[in-house]
Amino acid sequence: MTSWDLFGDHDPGQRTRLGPQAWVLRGFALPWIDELLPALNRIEAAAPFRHMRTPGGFMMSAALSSCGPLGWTSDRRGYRYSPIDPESGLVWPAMPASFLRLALEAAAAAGFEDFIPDACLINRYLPGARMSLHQDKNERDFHAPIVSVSLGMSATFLFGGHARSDKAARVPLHHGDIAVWGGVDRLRYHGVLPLGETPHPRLGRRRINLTFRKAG
Ligand code: MD3
Ligand code: FE
Repeated sequence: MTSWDLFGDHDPGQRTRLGPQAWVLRGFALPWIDELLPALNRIEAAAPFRHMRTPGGFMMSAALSSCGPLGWTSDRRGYRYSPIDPESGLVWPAMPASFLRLALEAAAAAGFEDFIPDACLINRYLPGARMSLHQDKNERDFHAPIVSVSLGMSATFLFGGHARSDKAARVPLHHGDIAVWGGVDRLRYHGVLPLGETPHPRLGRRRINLTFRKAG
């Protein structure tokens, strides 16, 4: 039995420690939802979700958009952060003030002061979509934390170690939960199991994950 089994995973206000510098803040985003959702719709209209191809040529099942000074793109030159959305030829939509304030408050609540994200990647999972185990190592600054906001359908997050073969813990993430990780936990392998079918009352059959990063 693991600590999140013992303490439950659905109590807003609960903090679950996943590692020395990795936290899940249960329900932290719930008071912000009415501000986040309209802002999310505006971003989606300006920079529609698209499926990226991995360097190995596979299509990713989670679709991606971005907002803020830098967004995530992939092309024949590989993966990279770019100030321009290649689909529109324009800069990415601005990071909404509510997104930025929430990310800063969550980072501070997990012990990371002075977080200044310059990228917000937005993953959209439909039933069956998943993300295989990986490290986030394309950011220039590994000292800064990453803040991840889960919205919509619940998912099972895989929290691994520093080697791909390390056994990964399974952590449920629900609507409004925020994960923050940095420092010694920044380069841990992680992923998301295939999304289920149970629709969310507010967002329907999708899960949205916002990840705030200092990329540049
Ligand atoms: C990593 N997104 O976009 S972030 C990604 O839910 C990505 O869409 C996932 O991985 C998603 O690159 C998961 C959640 C997360 C939480 C805690 C972590 C990732 C973590 C702790 C250590 C390392
Ligand atoms: Fe990741």
